[in-house]
Amino acid sequence: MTKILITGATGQIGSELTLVLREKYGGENVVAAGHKKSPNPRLVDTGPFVTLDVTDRAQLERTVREHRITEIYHLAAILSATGEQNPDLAWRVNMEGLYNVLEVARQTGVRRIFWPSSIAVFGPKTPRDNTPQDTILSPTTMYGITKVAGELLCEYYHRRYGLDVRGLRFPGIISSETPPGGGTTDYAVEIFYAAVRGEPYTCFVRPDTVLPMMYMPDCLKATLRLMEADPARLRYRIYNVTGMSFSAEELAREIQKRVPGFRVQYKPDFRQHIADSWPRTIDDSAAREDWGWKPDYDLPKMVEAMLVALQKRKERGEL
Ligand code: AKB
Repeated sequence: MTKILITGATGQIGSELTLVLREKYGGENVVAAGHKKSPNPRLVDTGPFVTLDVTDRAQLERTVREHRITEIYHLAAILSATGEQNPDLAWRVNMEGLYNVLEVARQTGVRRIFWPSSIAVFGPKTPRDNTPQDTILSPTTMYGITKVAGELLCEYYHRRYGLDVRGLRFPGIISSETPPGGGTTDYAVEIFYAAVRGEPYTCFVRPDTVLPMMYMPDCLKATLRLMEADPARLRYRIYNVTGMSFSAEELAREIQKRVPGFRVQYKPDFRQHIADSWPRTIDDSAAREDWGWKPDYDLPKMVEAMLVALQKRKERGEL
């Protein structure tokens, strides 16, 4: 019997992954946990919701034991930009949170863990084009440091305790339901909200900034595929994955083809420095070879789908 706990369930990925896992395993078997007291009603209506602070190990252990959890999708995290503004918070939530999850899993017999890593594990010394799976991990942000340490910790728990921990180095995730909070790649989501609201957008990175990105349906597909993969085929615990790469200006142009008159100006801020330390494109051939990874969305297809989805939300009065 699979009983899942999702931490960070109210966040950008968690809010959608919870619903997909509830479809697959049944609503009552997927416990959504978030630190907010009043989450999106769909999270509460489709299955159990608990408030949880992942830095509180006793509370986490109680939740896992009470619900007889067998798998944890640990998504609660502080992202890169917020992490630079509050490095102490990023360390506590990202490091202590992961350590608590791994320890509680080991002690209570949880069988499997999913944990998102990030392209933030790479840094200025890493090759920026077609960034390999095995390469220099020398990030310059606190977020990136917690992701590198987190990867090592996951590998340690797998090697030492046999815990089946799996993860993905996510690029920027683009989605239409819950906005991301505090990331460097957030401009690639914010720009769509401005376009659909009929407002101009001020982008916080230079027009020539190229970063790897992925549309949410591909993010959910990659997560499920990796978790379903035959363990004997996994050469790595944490895999590079990507969907597409584009510059901020290319994204704006693609939106302007469908929203004529949409205006974008560029005012780079401290997040430019973070973006400049990350890869432009990612080599995800290990994921393709080991568990059949292949994205469905490229830039034009993603832009079309995002505009349609946000337009519908606007018509429902949600934007
Ligand atoms: C961020 O920008 O911090 C995240 C990430 C790439 O991990 N979206």
